Amino acid sequence: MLSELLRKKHTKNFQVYDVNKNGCVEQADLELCAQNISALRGIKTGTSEFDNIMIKYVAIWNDFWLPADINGDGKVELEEYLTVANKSIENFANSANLQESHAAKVTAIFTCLDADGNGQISLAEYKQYFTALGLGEKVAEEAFVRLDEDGDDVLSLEEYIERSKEFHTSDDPNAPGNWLYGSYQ
Ligand SMILES: [Ca+2]
Ligand SMILES: [Ca+2]
Ligand SMILES: [Ca+2]
Ligand SMILES: [Ca+2]
Repeated sequence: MLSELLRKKHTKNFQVYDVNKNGCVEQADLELCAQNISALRGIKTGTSEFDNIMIKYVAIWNDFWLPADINGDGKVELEEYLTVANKSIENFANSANLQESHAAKVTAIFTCLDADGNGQISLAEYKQYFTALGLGEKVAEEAFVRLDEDGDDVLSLEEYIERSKEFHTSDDPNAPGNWLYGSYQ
Protein backbone atom coordinates (compact mmCIF):
# COMPACT_ATOMS: atom_id res chain seq x y z
CA MET A 1 0.00 0.00 0.00
CA LEU A 2 1.13 3.53 -0.69
CA SER A 3 1.77 5.68 2.36
CA GLU A 4 -0.40 8.76 2.70
CA LEU A 5 2.51 10.98 1.64
CA LEU A 6 3.27 8.97 -1.49
CA ARG A 7 -0.41 8.74 -2.37
CA LYS A 8 -0.70 12.52 -2.13
CA LYS A 9 2.37 13.11 -4.27
CA HIS A 10 1.33 10.64 -6.96
CA THR A 11 -2.18 12.04 -6.99
CA LYS A 12 -0.65 15.48 -7.48
CA ASN A 13 1.50 14.17 -10.33
CA PHE A 14 -1.60 12.67 -11.95
CA GLN A 15 -3.60 15.87 -11.59
CA VAL A 16 -0.76 17.94 -13.06
CA TYR A 17 -0.59 15.78 -16.19
CA ASP A 18 -4.37 15.77 -16.58
CA VAL A 19 -3.81 19.07 -18.36
CA ASN A 20 -7.36 19.33 -19.75
CA LYS A 21 -8.80 18.45 -16.33
CA ASN A 22 -11.24 15.77 -17.49
CA GLY A 23 -10.24 13.35 -14.72
CA CYS A 24 -7.90 11.05 -16.65
CA VAL A 25 -4.52 11.29 -18.34
CA GLU A 26 -4.62 10.66 -22.08
CA GLN A 27 -2.50 11.40 -25.12
CA ALA A 28 -4.57 14.58 -25.53
CA ASP A 29 -3.11 15.95 -22.28
CA LEU A 30 0.46 15.52 -23.42
CA GLU A 31 -0.43 17.02 -26.82
CA LEU A 32 -2.01 20.00 -25.10
CA CYS A 33 1.11 20.51 -23.02
CA ALA A 34 3.24 20.39 -26.21
CA GLN A 35 0.94 22.94 -27.87
CA ASN A 36 1.10 25.23 -24.83
CA ILE A 37 4.86 25.10 -24.58
CA SER A 38 5.24 25.72 -28.32
CA ALA A 39 2.95 28.76 -28.09
CA LEU A 40 4.99 30.11 -25.15
CA ARG A 41 8.16 29.75 -27.24
CA GLY A 42 6.57 31.38 -30.28
CA ILE A 43 6.74 28.16 -32.31
CA LYS A 44 4.00 27.81 -34.91
CA THR A 45 1.96 24.69 -35.72
CA GLY A 46 3.16 22.95 -38.88
CA THR A 47 6.84 23.83 -38.45
CA SER A 48 9.45 21.11 -37.93
CA GLU A 49 10.29 22.66 -34.57
CA PHE A 50 6.67 22.18 -33.51
CA ASP A 51 6.67 18.59 -34.75
CA ASN A 52 9.85 17.85 -32.79
CA ILE A 53 8.30 19.09 -29.55
CA MET A 54 5.08 17.15 -30.22
CA ILE A 55 7.04 13.94 -30.90
CA LYS A 56 8.80 14.24 -27.53
CA TYR A 57 5.56 14.70 -25.59
CA VAL A 58 3.74 11.92 -27.40
CA ALA A 59 6.72 9.67 -26.61
CA ILE A 60 6.31 10.52 -22.90
CA TRP A 61 2.67 9.43 -23.19
CA ASN A 62 3.50 6.19 -25.01
CA ASP A 63 6.51 5.20 -22.92
CA PHE A 64 5.51 6.29 -19.43
CA TRP A 65 1.74 6.79 -19.16
CA LEU A 66 0.25 4.23 -21.53
CA PRO A 67 1.77 1.28 -19.60
CA ALA A 68 -0.48 2.34 -16.66
CA ASP A 69 -3.60 1.89 -18.81
CA ILE A 70 -4.43 -1.44 -17.21
CA ASN A 71 -7.85 -1.94 -18.84
CA GLY A 72 -6.64 -0.78 -22.26
CA ASP A 73 -9.26 1.92 -22.89
CA GLY A 74 -6.69 4.47 -24.01
CA LYS A 75 -6.81 6.57 -20.87
CA VAL A 76 -5.20 6.34 -17.46
CA GLU A 77 -7.53 6.67 -14.50
CA LEU A 78 -6.17 7.71 -11.10
CA GLU A 79 -6.69 4.24 -9.59
CA GLU A 80 -4.86 2.60 -12.49
CA TYR A 81 -1.99 5.02 -12.07
CA LEU A 82 -1.80 4.51 -8.29
CA THR A 83 -1.83 0.72 -8.69
CA VAL A 84 1.13 0.85 -11.05
CA ALA A 85 2.93 3.47 -8.92
CA ASN A 86 2.52 1.29 -5.83
CA LYS A 87 4.10 -1.71 -7.56
CA SER A 88 6.99 0.37 -8.89
CA ILE A 89 7.73 1.90 -5.48
CA GLU A 90 7.76 -1.48 -3.76
CA ASN A 91 10.32 -2.82 -6.22
CA PHE A 92 12.25 0.37 -7.01
CA ALA A 93 15.22 -0.06 -4.65
CA ASN A 94 15.98 -3.57 -5.94
CA SER A 95 15.19 -3.12 -9.60
CA ALA A 96 17.82 -1.79 -12.00
CA ASN A 97 15.11 -1.83 -14.70
CA LEU A 98 12.79 0.47 -12.76
CA GLN A 99 15.65 2.81 -11.87
CA GLU A 100 16.74 2.97 -15.51
CA SER A 101 13.17 3.55 -16.66
CA HIS A 102 12.79 6.37 -14.14
CA ALA A 103 16.05 7.99 -15.26
CA ALA A 104 14.94 7.68 -18.91
CA LYS A 105 11.60 9.32 -18.15
CA VAL A 106 13.18 12.18 -16.22
CA THR A 107 15.75 12.69 -18.97
CA ALA A 108 12.93 12.89 -21.54
CA ILE A 109 11.09 15.50 -19.45
CA PHE A 110 14.34 17.35 -18.80
CA THR A 111 14.94 17.64 -22.55
CA CYS A 112 11.43 19.06 -22.98
CA LEU A 113 12.09 21.62 -20.24
CA ASP A 114 15.50 22.69 -21.49
CA ALA A 115 14.32 25.23 -24.07
CA ASP A 116 17.79 26.55 -24.96
CA GLY A 117 19.35 23.07 -24.91
CA ASN A 118 22.30 23.99 -22.66
CA GLY A 119 21.86 20.90 -20.48
CA GLN A 120 20.58 22.85 -17.46
CA ILE A 121 17.16 24.03 -16.37
CA SER A 122 16.92 27.71 -15.46
CA LEU A 123 14.13 29.24 -13.40
CA ALA A 124 12.78 30.88 -16.58
CA GLU A 125 12.57 27.46 -18.27
CA TYR A 126 10.92 25.94 -15.22
CA LYS A 127 8.35 28.74 -15.18
CA GLN A 128 7.60 28.16 -18.85
CA TYR A 129 7.02 24.46 -18.24
CA PHE A 130 4.75 25.16 -15.28
CA THR A 131 2.77 27.68 -17.30
CA ALA A 132 2.30 25.07 -20.05
CA LEU A 133 0.98 22.65 -17.42
CA GLY A 134 -1.34 25.34 -16.05
CA LEU A 135 0.47 25.59 -12.70
CA GLY A 136 1.60 29.21 -12.79
CA GLU A 137 4.89 31.02 -12.31
CA LYS A 138 4.65 31.56 -8.56
CA VAL A 139 4.37 27.82 -7.96
CA ALA A 140 7.41 27.34 -10.22
CA GLU A 141 9.42 29.77 -8.09
CA GLU A 142 8.42 28.03 -4.85
CA ALA A 143 9.36 24.67 -6.32
CA PHE A 144 12.60 25.71 -8.01
CA VAL A 145 14.28 27.16 -4.91
CA ARG A 146 13.78 23.83 -3.10
CA LEU A 147 14.74 21.60 -6.00
CA ASP A 148 17.97 23.52 -6.60
CA GLU A 149 19.55 22.04 -3.52
CA ASP A 150 23.11 23.18 -4.26
CA GLY A 151 21.85 26.73 -4.85
CA ASP A 152 23.65 27.41 -8.15
CA ASP A 153 20.42 28.71 -9.72
CA VAL A 154 20.10 25.90 -12.25
CA LEU A 155 18.93 22.31 -12.16
CA SER A 156 21.40 19.84 -13.59
CA LEU A 157 20.11 16.55 -15.02
CA GLU A 158 21.60 14.67 -12.04
CA GLU A 159 19.89 17.03 -9.61
CA TYR A 160 16.58 16.71 -11.43
CA ILE A 161 16.74 12.90 -11.49
CA GLU A 162 17.53 12.83 -7.76
CA ARG A 163 14.68 15.24 -6.91
CA SER A 164 12.27 13.28 -9.10
CA LYS A 165 13.31 10.04 -7.41
CA GLU A 166 12.50 11.64 -4.05
CA PHE A 167 9.16 12.83 -5.36
CA HIS A 168 8.17 9.44 -6.70
CA THR A 169 9.61 7.09 -4.07
CA SER A 170 10.57 8.89 -0.83
CA ASP A 171 8.52 8.76 2.34
CA ASP A 172 10.51 11.58 3.92
CA PRO A 173 8.16 14.55 4.45
CA ASN A 174 11.17 16.90 4.25
CA ALA A 175 12.67 15.60 1.00
CA PRO A 176 13.22 18.62 -1.28
CA GLY A 177 12.01 16.57 -4.26
CA ASN A 178 8.50 16.57 -2.76
CA TRP A 179 8.27 20.03 -4.33
CA LEU A 180 8.69 18.82 -7.91
CA TYR A 181 5.32 20.30 -8.90
CA GLY A 182 5.01 22.77 -6.03
CA SER A 183 3.26 21.87 -2.80
CA TYR A 184 1.81 18.36 -2.97
CA GLN A 185 -0.86 19.19 -0.42
CA1 LIG B 1 -7.14 14.60 -19.27
CA1 LIG C 1 -7.65 2.82 -18.56
CA1 LIG D 1 18.47 25.48 -20.31
CA1 LIG E 1 21.58 23.28 -8.88
